Amino acid sequence: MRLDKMLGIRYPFIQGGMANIATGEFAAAVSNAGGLGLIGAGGMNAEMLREQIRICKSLTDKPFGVNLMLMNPEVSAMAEIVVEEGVKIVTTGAGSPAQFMPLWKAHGMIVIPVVSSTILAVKMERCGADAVIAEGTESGGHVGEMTTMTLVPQVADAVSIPVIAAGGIADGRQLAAAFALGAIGVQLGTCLLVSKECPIHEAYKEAVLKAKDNDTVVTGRIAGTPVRILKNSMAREYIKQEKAGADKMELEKYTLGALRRAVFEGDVKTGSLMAGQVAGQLKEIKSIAEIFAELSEGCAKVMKTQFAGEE
Ligand code: TUI
Repeated sequence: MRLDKMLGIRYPFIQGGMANIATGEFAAAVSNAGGLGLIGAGGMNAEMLREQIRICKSLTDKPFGVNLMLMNPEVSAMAEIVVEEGVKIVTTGAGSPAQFMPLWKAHGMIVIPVVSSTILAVKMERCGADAVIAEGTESGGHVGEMTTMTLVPQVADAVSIPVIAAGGIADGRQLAAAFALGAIGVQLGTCLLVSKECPIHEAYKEAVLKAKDNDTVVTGRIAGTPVRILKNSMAREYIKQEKAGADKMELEKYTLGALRRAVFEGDVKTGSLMAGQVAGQLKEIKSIAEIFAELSEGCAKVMKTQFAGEE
């Protein structure tokens, strides 16, 4: 099975959901560059999602999809809107989409849940998922415990549907590694944050470009919503409060609202700058088309020199 063939796209690349960032316009740009663009419904309400789907349709004739963040209070309405609007591909995050599967499958949609463990991958296969995205803790945003290196092969052994790797993939070496681990494609988030087309504030992009390998941290592990962000004074304050026993409600103010401050206002001090551990290897702003071409060429080079034993 090949992801490009399965989805009707040029490259085996799926864009990450990226709440508050992945608008209809951005998803269309990703799809036009040859990947699978996704509208990230995480920070939207149901009617905003409908509007963004229509914008995306007007900007691309290529396949695109919607990422539904299952903790969104309007997710049930959104699950129906994707059907009404004729969306063909859905990815999900931050929970189990089992309750929506019968509806989506009845409409012939391709459903690809994000999972952070083999147990959830098996559950998703049983309820009709077409593939799973195995997302390692290297990712930005809401994360699980397992690394991509350990999660992807274990998920690939546990299910017979295709596996897509996510978390820690930003260049051709990591893409080659994902294939080696048993994935048929990858989900990309952080490396697309620093694309020309990404609509986040310039200060957020600068912070990602400046970050070093060790500059992300996971907040919210104790409260039960682990989220990987760039270290800043908000992250330090959050962890301090968390260790002091602050409850979930008190800590909420540091999450989605703080992400909006980072994305729209460029507040790099008290905003939540979600980013994965690859941030340290991103050095310049490129177009999505350049990012995809470099990933693809870099991977081909690794395969040729290492796997075929050539010089
Ligand atoms: O969902 C993500 N990444 C996200 S969502 C997001 S928006 C947000 N902002 C603040 C706080 C919380 C969310 C930012 N980044 N990635 C996919 C993902 N899904 N990672 C882990 C999971 C996951 C976790 C538990 C999927 C299923 C699950 O199990 C739930 C169950 O019901 O068994």
